[in-house]
Amino acid sequence: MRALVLCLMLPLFCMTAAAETVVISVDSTNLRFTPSEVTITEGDEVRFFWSGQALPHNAVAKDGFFSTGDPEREVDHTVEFPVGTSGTYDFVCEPHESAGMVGTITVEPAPPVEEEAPPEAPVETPLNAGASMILGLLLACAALAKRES
Ligand SMILES: [Cu+2]
Repeated sequence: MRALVLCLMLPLFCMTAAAETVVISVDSTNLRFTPSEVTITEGDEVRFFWSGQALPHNAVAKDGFFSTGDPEREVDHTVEFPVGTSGTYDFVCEPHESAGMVGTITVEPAPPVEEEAPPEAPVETPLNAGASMILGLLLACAALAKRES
């Protein structure tokens, strides 16, 4: 019974690949993102989050895709990566880039959404029906012939 329920639920899980949120913060050295390298999938989000920092930080994509704004000691900024944004995003903390406060977000393409085609009813044309009937008769004849020989 449990197996049956799992089988019925499996397609639901496949269809709703939940978007994930990855948090990037600042580590205890005050000069590094943590984690500094993340890999996500299209549809996911990256949340830049820190508070009570000794130094003000920001996170700015080198290609301009996102920016948390001016360097702040408190930042809570979520960046969405919708379908079509796959690629590599290098970002820096502007005041501390030269100190090595940099990071990379790799966005992998979302898996293709499988659309379920409506089940096709087997089309039995008169020709097919006739052909299979003839084939059946031939097989029956062959079987009879074999038995008699
Ligand atoms: Cu910084």
